[in-house]
Order: sequence, then structure tokens, then C-alpha cells
Amino acid sequence: AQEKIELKDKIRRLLKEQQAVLVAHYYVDAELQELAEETGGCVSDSLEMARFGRDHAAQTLVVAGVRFMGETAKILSPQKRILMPDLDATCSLDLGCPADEFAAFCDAHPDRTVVVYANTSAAVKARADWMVTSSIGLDIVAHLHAQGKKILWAPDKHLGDYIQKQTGADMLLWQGSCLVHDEFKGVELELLREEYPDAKILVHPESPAAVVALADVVGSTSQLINAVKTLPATTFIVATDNGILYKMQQAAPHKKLIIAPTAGNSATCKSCAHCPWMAMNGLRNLAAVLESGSNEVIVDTEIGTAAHLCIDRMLQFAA
Ligand code: CIZ
Ligand code: SF4
Repeated sequence: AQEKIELKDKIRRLLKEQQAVLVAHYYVDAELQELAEETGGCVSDSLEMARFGRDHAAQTLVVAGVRFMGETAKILSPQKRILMPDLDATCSLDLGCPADEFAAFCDAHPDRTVVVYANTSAAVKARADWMVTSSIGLDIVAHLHAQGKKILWAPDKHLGDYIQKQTGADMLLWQGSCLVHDEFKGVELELLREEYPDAKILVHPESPAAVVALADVVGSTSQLINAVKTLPATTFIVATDNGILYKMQQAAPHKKLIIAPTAGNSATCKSCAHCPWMAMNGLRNLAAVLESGSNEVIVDTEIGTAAHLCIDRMLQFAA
């Protein structure tokens, strides 16, 4: 406990001295989210993290999240210094979609508009026409579908499948998945719903179709937090990373929040309802990178410029 207090003090001091700002994802440890809020940083989803970093005056951004989030911050703000507590914090979607294999897949289907999810490397984004996040993917695909475009989608098969069903678009899907959301189970969720008949079920669309089918609300992290705040129910069953509970409980202190059932239980399953890569961010390595200036995110200039185009297309569409 004493060590934590000292580490937090050190982080506050170093952020101030270096005029740096802490940007944290909803899935990292609550103490990092707390620290980001308290020091004038930001706690949000991947899109808002990048936007906040871009618009903030600080020239150093410390990104507590996973690799693609650091890269997107760098792509949107090439002149800023981006640090991450651990550069090996990655994502199963990013890992499952290597740039060379992805380029070959695109080359084999030149008639399709290439749409990728934010959870991809800079090199994959550089090959895409559009980048989307889970909050806007549906609208963008519907827009492209209305123009008669056929789509190549990567890398999350569940999100792709959900968007395909909703829009009726012609989508060819890369077969990636998130190891956290992939663990949520439809049958067990149905049983839990019987125990809590008044509960609303909130599902992130990286979850399997059987889980999405039971949802009262399907949405991005921000959309799910908003649902807890605005819906009149008092109990919610939530199918996404349990890191989100910090913000959800803050948004609705008196509501009961339950994480949806996974295959294993949390004692035996390392990735069940909590991302092992998000969990690599901690007070200790955060303090260490601020002190040493190591772990700077570097994106190749040419790749960064190409990736910027596909991110910017989404930002323009959202505006
Ligand atoms: O699952 C993730 O990594 C999410 C939801 C990222 C994001 O868009 O905030
Ligand atoms: Fe990737 Fe899933 Fe972790 Fe998000 S929760 S960073 S999608 S592995």
C-alpha cells in the first residue's frame, strides 16, 4: 500500500515536470484510470483516446492501453512523443492479422473496399481504405453498402458478422477474434438471465453471435457505459472486459453490475473477462517509463502517412 502511494506521487510529479498527459483505456486497472482522471488526462475508448491526445497541448502522451492505441496516437500526432508502460502489450486481433498475409488477402480481392477495425497494426491500416471503431463501424459499412460497394472486413469475425447481419452488406470476413470476448457463452448467459429476469444485457459486438443474440443493447464500450447510465433498470449483465466496471459503477453507483459468464472461471482462465495485455499496464512500469523516457512508440513515416488517410476518413465521416 505504501509502495502504491509513493508510485502514484512519483507519477503525478513526473507528469507535471514533463508536461505529459496520461491517456488510459477503460480496460486497464482501475488505479490507472483513477490517476488519469485525477491528473487531467483521459479515460475512454480507443477512438476518444486518440482524439484527446491529438487535441491536447501536451507534447508527451503516456498511453495506458495496448500497442495499436499507442500507434494510433502517434499516427494522429506524429510530432508528439508517445510512451507506453509496456510495448509488448498487444491484442489477439492485431496478432492474428499480420500485415503481409493481410496484404495478400487484399490483393486477391481487388474489387472490395477494405475496412479494418481499429484493433490492427499501423501497417494493416496503411493497406486499408477505411478504419472504423465499434461505435461507428455499422454506420460506415451501411454507407458503403448504400453506394453498392462490396467489403473486405478485418480482423474481428464476430464484429464483422454482426455488422453484416445488421446492414445486409456483402462482406468477406477475416477470421480473427478477441480472446476475451470470444469466451462469453450464450447458454450460460441465458441461465444467468433466468436468475435476474429484470436485468438488461449489455454486449460488446466482439462477442460471439449467440451472446449478441441475447443482448438488450449491443455497443462499443462508451455506448455500454451510457446504457447503464440512462436505462431505468437496476441490474445489468455486461459482456465485455471487466475493467469497464470502474467507469460503469462510477456512472451509476447504485446499480448492480454483473460480468457475463465465460467458459472457465476467473481463477483458472487468465483471459476470461480481462485482457492479459491490458493487464500489463501498472503503476510500476508507468512510473519507470516516465522516469527513463524509454518505450517510445515509433511508426514508420510512410506507413504512418498511409494509415492516417484511413483513420481520417472515419473522423471526417463522424464529424
Ligand atoms: O476490445 C477493445 O480492445 C476495445 C473495445 C477497444 C476500443 O475500441 O476501445
Ligand atoms: Fe484486443 Fe480483446 Fe484485449 Fe481488446 S480486449 S485489446 S480486442 S485482446
